[in-house]
Amino acid sequence: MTTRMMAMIIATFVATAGIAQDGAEPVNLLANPGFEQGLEGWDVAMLGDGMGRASVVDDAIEGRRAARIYATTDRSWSFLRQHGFNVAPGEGLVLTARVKASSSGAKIVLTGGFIWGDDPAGHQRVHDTHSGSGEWEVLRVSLTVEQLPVSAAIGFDYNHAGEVMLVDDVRLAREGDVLGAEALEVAADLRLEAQRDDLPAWVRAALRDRADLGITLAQRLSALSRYNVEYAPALARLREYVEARHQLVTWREDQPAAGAPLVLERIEVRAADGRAVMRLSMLNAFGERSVAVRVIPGTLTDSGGDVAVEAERVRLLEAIPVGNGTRLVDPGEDRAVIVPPGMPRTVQVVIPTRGLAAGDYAGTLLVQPLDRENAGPPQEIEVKVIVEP
Ligand SMILES: [Ca+2]
Repeated sequence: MTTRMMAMIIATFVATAGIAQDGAEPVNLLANPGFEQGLEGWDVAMLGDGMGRASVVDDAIEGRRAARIYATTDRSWSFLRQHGFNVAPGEGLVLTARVKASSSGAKIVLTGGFIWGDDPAGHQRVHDTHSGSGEWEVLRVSLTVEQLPVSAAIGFDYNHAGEVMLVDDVRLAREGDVLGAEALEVAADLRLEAQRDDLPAWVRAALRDRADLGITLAQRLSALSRYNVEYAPALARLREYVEARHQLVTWREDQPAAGAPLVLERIEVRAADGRAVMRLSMLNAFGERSVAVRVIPGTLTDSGGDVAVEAERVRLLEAIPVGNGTRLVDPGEDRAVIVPPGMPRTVQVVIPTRGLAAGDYAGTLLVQPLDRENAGPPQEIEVKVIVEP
């Protein structure tokens, strides 16, 4: 399928889901969010000694204009804000802004129960600050509204004399909308990945299933929020879905994987010759760089919960591709395996079972990517070892 066809299909889903009117963007509750109409719609609050300054400049990251806020003295409390949104207690909101600054005083603030800069009668307040890198950065905060009014603000509070920030592309949106749009983006990426010839067929099928799940979740959430039905569980699932965007694909090498989920949940293995051997395979299908993955075995316990095999006695061996075959290599004490993008890696986990009474034993295997951005959150795999008489 071409990228263009893909875009059309996704656009159709978005239109059906009613997630947004324009492309895949969530509905923005702010007026004039990119300052293209100057400071119109914004409340310019130069408090404290009143020496702060706000203006509109041509140095934009989107469109033609951006806002510039200048904290003249340590006693100038200077920000732009909006409030009076059509939201209700119980709703989740996400505020993002693109901000450029050379110091870490620049902040975005989202409050519930009061308007930032006035007397704080309410108690809800979240903020995010710029790193001071001098570059454009995206600042982001989220809040579940408990009290009205809600206020969104960007600027400096006291003690930032001489600091300047540029702001553009500010967005306040319902969390369901934001996560729905992100899920559709993830789904589009997955569908493209699913066409790669170098991936095993079952992985491609699993990627398509996962893409469908994202679209279904986004549609369901949109429908639920439209009819004002309780949608917290759908939101929680969408959070997980988006979080797992770059999730490492894991499977058991010696078992057929057709129809399997992308992430292995449990391994059951029979002990033989005094040991239980599992072959765990991993694929970094979505990440852009090689990632280090630490494979951490837990303690093996018997049915009574007593320790049967200490974690330190479990051995790991990495199967390194050599020529047409593989060679088993001990990854050493840090138990880290490097997984390049698009190339499967297999780890052999060996649990000593000699001397154990017949029965079932339980353990865990933690697969912990050291780069979450490129391999997703940690995965805990349940392990069951069967020792026969
Ligand atoms: Ca702009």
